[in-house]
Amino acid sequence: MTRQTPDFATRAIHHGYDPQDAGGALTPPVHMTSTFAFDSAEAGGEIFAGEATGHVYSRISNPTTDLLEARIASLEGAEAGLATASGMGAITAVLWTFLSPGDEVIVDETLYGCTFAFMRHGLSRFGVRITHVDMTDPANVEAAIGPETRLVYFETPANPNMRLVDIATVSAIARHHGARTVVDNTYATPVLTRPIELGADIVVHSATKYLGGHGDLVAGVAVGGAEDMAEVRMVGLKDMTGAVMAPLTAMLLLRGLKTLHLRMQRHCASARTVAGVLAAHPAVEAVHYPGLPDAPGHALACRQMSGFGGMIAFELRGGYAAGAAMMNRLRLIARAVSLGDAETLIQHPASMTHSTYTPTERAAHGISEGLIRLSVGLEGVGDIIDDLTQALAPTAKEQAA
Ligand code: 7XF
Repeated sequence: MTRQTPDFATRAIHHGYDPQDAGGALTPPVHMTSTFAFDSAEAGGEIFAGEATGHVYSRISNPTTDLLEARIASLEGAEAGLATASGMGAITAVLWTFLSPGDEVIVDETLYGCTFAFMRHGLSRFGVRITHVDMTDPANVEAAIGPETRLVYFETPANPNMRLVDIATVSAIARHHGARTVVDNTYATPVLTRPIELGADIVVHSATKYLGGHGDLVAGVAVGGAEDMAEVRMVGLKDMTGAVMAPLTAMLLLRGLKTLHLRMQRHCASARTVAGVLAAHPAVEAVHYPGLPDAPGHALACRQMSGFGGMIAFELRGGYAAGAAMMNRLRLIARAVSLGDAETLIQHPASMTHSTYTPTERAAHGISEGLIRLSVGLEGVGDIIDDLTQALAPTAKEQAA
């Protein structure tokens, strides 16, 4: 007997699939097909007219991506999901669906670089107003929201500076004013935070990161209410972006999701240890990690997250020059963008992921020029710490001299 609502881990492995539906194959088949044959001319017409359900063409739906969509929706506590070719595909499909000229989006100060660029340089060209507010204080959302506000959008924790936003409070304000709340849950994953359960309407992900977990794919997902997701599928995805996920990518993601909860436990435990070591290191000026007791978001993280995640941002006393020198001395940790992989990755947001901001914009949006971002991987934590410590040692000596 299965229980009424199986555990997260059980749903991550089983939800939405019965091997007996596929000849007993324990692993779901990959439906590598672009199109689907209709029983008759009339049957095809009925599906197009919305009078019958069925697959038509893989830019609209596909059985393998269907399963992935159902599974990620279940893990996020949402009614429905949508698979996309990339995180940017998910974000743009959602925003194109719900915005028209004259509308406003209220956005947190700090966003991943290409999300910022899409809003600042993309949407604004089409008459959509983007208003940035500091959402670490939800009162700023209440003060800014108006009759034209359609969407309230944020990341928590934010890429790259780890700011946290109170999902329940901000979602309640948006709902009161008739606006949808969209949360980018890439950093936290549904293992640590489930924004829909806290009142958000739509969650987007770069599934390239923790959901895939192995650095071997680029993908995105959105989840939310069934009506909203149907609209995003038929408008933002099918007609406006075409950013559809390939069935093979859906299969790799289904495999990644099976171990998501285990991987997140390890990412969280290792990052907490690494953050403590960095915070105590003489070469380090500041560490941004919500698990540190004196972090500004610590109390909120304790309420809203079931772990503090695998991402750390930090600054060295010697600024960017010291950071670059330290990065160049690393032997195990890879100098690379992206995050959430088994491998520990390090990068410099100002010159890499957030170079889409001008220096003036970075200063105004809370992204310091010397910030270094670390995605703590699944290697032995002692090896990660040894590599960081050997790379930091000359920096500490220079400062002591
Ligand atoms: O289109 P993608 O799958 O790369 O996802 C875009 C995206 C959306 N939201 C967040 C919070 C993200 O971090 C990303 C991608 N970020 C990578 C990074 O920060 O390293 C991209 C490498 S330039």
